[in-house]
Amino acid sequence: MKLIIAIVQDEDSARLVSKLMDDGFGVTKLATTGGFLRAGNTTLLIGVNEDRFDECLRAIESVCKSRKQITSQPITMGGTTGMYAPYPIEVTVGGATVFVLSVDQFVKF
Ligand code: 2BA
Repeated sequence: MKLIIAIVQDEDSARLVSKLMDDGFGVTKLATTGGFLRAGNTTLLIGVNEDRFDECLRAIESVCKSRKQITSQPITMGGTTGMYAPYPIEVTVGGATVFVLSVDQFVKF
């Protein structure tokens, strides 16, 4: 068995959870926050048997889209003022950041 940890954008999460549930996968949804943008995203925990692992990855890939976002990163102004000025930069977020772990044991009580 594998545990898929998928970090996805909030905009894709409802549709992805619905698709995974419709397809018979077990899913746990966590509300999370990205360290760089400091904005909300969604982390899904999906325990999946090896024979359906590729199918699950394809489902994630098919739903999660990449999007461009503008963020204001503070940059230090010159001199000794120590002041910061917001500097807008564009980043491409997603489709999905996926980690895969091998599960030693899976038990339900
Ligand atoms: P955030 O950390 O909020 O990052 C959002 C997007 O900002 C990233 O999209 C990336 O395009 C950009 N970004 C992140 N760090 C950057 C940096 N130091 N300099 C310039 N741009 C940067 P994604 O790569 O698609 O990541 C989406 C979310 O997935 C991340 O949100 C974070 O919550 C998670 N994530 C990505 N890589 C991760 C990792 N190695 N470990 C844990 N979580 C990760």
